[in-house]
Amino acid sequence: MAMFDAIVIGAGMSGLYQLHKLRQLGLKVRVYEAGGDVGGTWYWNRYPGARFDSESWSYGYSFDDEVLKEWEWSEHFAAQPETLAYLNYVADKLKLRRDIRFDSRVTACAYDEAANEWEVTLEDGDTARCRFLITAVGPLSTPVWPTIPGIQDFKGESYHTATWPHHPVSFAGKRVAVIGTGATGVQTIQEVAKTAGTLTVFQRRPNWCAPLVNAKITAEEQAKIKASYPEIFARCRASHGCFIHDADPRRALEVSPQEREAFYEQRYAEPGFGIWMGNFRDIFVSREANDTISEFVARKIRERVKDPKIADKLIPKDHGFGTRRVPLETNYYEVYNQPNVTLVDIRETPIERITPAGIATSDTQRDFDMIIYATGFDAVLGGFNKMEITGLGGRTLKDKWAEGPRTYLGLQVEGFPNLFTLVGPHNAATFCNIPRCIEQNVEWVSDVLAHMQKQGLNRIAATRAAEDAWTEHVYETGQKLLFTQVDSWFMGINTNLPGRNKRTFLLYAAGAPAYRERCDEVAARGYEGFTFD
Ligand code: NA7
Repeated sequence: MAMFDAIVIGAGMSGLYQLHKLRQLGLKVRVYEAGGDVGGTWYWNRYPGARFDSESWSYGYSFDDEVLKEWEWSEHFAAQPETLAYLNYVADKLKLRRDIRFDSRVTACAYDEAANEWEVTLEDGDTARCRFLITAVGPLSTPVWPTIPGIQDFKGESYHTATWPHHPVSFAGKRVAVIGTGATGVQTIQEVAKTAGTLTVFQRRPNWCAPLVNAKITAEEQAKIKASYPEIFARCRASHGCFIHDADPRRALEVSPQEREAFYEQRYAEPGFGIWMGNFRDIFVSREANDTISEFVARKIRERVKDPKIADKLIPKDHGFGTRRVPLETNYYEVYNQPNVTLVDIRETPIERITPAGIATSDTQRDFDMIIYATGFDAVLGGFNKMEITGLGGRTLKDKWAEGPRTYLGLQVEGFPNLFTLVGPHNAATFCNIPRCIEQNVEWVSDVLAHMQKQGLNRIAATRAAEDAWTEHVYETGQKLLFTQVDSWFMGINTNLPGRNKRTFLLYAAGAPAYRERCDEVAARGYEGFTFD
């Protein structure tokens, strides 16, 4: 059986960098990747309109000056093909592919206590062993199809956005249905509406969307970006979610209504997440403050959608602005002014079944040529749930996390020695301009391994006490936030998965700077909370 120092599961953004760092430590590494090539999220999510909501130039890796010098983003918010090309370019430049086995889905990982080794089993039955196991499976990598009866009966084309085919798909002249209006649905809808014969959107709950304000990067801007990478990354490091936008120090309720209105107008007109991440601090904790921005955005929706009844359906009533993921959009609301676009509110007229010809709701049957499912993921936990991960004493991770995840720093789990969970639950990376947090995760794990190498240590395990304290801290930091009072994937809710209707908490809410500080403190204290052998 093949033996490695480390096995990394996944060749997306985190797996690629982890491989690079482990090679620098001189370790023998193997990466297993379920997809046919590198890219993770950007390999799978090829749906029409898929693109960044982070500024492109804040998203790339920051660790390699040559990469920063050579690579040129064409747009402030690049589309999926460009991001995938970028990750291919990095993989080639760093010669990463030779240690990656593609089309290799890991189905099981079992810790062998006597040997202090992990045994990894692939879908094809092949096995390999390693000392350190690092999951780089991504927070949004397990697509979920809705549990609507009759899905298999549909005779037309059916696609899930997250497993979009590699061949071109035409919408021209077709009757297209989209189910789901999250960040993915919004991007899909605004793109499909450009060419579809008819487009029917099946919306369960609307989200608060805000303008992306994308543009091509001019030559002048390109030069400026390249000259200011250190400042860009420093700004990201200092902000709560590692975006270039950070909360305004003022409170919505302490400024005058005029000042507030002017500020909201300005943020609404600006590119990116400024209106979410760069808003007044109190909109995330005070309902009254949140009402001011929610009312502002509702007004914008009413201004942009001609039919007041449709506008009303597009305005969320069950949660305030920014308490779920804010989809960024380009003419999304104007799509509903097109004569060929219909919005079906499925809380009023629920979908009863998918039929061979289309979709039957409680009031009517509509026929389609294509149904697109933009119904999301088994967020954060999905990548782990898909594998049988067995730790000390034969205990599985699924069993351990049955009531919600428990981790230490979102990077290790008690009872699962030598297992590191990049971008795992309760890790700041789950709510982050993700490459920034990925780099922190990967570098922290690489430092631990370097420390162990130096000290001749072979086994690292999180203590129960450290895990309990971290888990408690994670829940505490979430407590005051309005978004923990709302059903969303942040809270582990997924109506399409059994037993997932109870809120837990999957993120880390105190922000990336606080998280980084905690991780650094733990390291500085000789990896407090871990035991070594
Ligand atoms: P999301 O944000 O989980 O959105 C999924 C959407 O699909 C959402 O509108 C759901 O409505 C809807 N949905 C899910 N199941 C059903 C069923 N059974 N019937 C009708 N509608 C359904 O996933 P996305 O892919 O958009 O985005 C995930 C993240 O990826 C995003 O935050 C970005 O960071 C990238 P609901 O709101 O649950 O009523």
